[in-house]
Amino acid sequence: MLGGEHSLTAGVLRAVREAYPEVGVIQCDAHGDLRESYEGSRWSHASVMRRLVEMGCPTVGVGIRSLCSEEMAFIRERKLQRWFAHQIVGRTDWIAAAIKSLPATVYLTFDVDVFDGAVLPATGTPEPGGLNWYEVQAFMQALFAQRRVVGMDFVELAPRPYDHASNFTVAKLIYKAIGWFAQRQKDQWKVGG
Ligand SMILES: [Mn+2]
Repeated sequence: MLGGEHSLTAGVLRAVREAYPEVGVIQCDAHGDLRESYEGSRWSHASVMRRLVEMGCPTVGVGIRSLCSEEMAFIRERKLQRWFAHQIVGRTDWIAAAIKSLPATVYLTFDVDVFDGAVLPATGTPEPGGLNWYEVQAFMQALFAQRRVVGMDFVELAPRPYDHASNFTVAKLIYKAIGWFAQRQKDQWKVGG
């Protein structure tokens, strides 16, 4: 699914969970999106991961670097696996650890603000200190190789006039994700004979 607002993910997961009840969600995002509600709505982009946790989805988050105290308390209370940007930028050891904590079947929700603003400025709520292109590549490639990704969304691109680079960056990431997905199908077919 292509967004649009991150709130869309909660609706998608309702349907995905009907087909794959054991699905886990990997969230790439600058923000926790774990508020009980935001600006009067429980279905806000700032509450989407909270709704998924309440549905019973196992969730893992990476690249997070903006939270309120309510969200941090929720992370601690529920013992949620969250890999904060300051723990992962410039390192590679988190990739295997984050993937290991996911179930076999995974849905990827990719909020483009996980990228550093220097890589992708065209997003509604930018945060400094994000991941670069190659860090995201390394993580996504490992994710698609090691888990069965059954669905994905890319959200929060907010195109700006004269900024073609941001749009192209997201388009290329989606293109590569489809390629990694196809590679996994092909590898499995080989193994299965
Ligand atoms: Mn988000």
